[in-house]
Amino acid sequence: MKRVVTIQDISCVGKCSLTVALPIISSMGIETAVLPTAVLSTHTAFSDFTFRDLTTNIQPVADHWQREKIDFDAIYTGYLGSFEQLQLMTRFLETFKKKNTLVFVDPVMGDFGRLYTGFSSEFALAMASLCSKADIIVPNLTEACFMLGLPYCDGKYDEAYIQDILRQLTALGTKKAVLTGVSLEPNRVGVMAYDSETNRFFSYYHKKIDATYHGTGDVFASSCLGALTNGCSLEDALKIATDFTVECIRQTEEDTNRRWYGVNFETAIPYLLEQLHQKK
Ligand code: PXL
Repeated sequence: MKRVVTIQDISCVGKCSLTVALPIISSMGIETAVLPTAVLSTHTAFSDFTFRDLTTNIQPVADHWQREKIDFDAIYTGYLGSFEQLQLMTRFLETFKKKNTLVFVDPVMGDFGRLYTGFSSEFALAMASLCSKADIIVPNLTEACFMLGLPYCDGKYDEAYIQDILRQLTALGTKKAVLTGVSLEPNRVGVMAYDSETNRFFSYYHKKIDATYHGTGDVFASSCLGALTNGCSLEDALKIATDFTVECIRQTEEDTNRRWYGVNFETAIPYLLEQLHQKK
């Protein structure tokens, strides 16, 4: 069985980060180790959330794993809360990245042109440095613009502009870059990816849904990483992850008892596994 480690916070209520990554990647038949970077009572879109920083716990956990000779097929980092945590991730990669380890970085920092509470432009530049060590990064347009020091271009762009951003992202050092939330036509949204090793672009769009939910980036990243670890090509992994994210939103919209803070990914897992088994 493949084993991945995912390194991000636990928002105890909120359906994001580890409470999304752990069940989704596990359901895809992959052992999922976790390294929690912080414990929050809820994600940061709630007010008055509690925040217990776990930075000092990261290196002792990594040291123990090293003594135990534990290795990983993939390392997936998500929401990271401080410059120090970014430095610890670099050290973690130096220790645990082996020849065939996939390093997957989701530079979770913001959306819709704004950074989440607690992040700054300087942090985005430091996150860009972590991205330079990845095999694949999956920022949304907001995160990409902040990491590249570009103004956020709210919907006013064309395909050439997105291609240019993707080239700039891979110029940081990552082999492949995926941009989420790309919309080139009014009613369509999706992902565009660039593989710098083959010099190929790839995109996949779907009908825009008039709703936004927290945690959809984590749903996308987790299912994408799960598909890649199962041996899918990047193209297939992006299709699986995009279709799954859309299905999660669709099921949430249908639920009259839905929560405002996250999507119903739980009931969409059978759909995800069907798609995965078709592609495998
Ligand atoms: O879904 C991304 C995310 C992860 N972790 C925390 C967050 C958010 C988004 O708001 O607040 C703590």
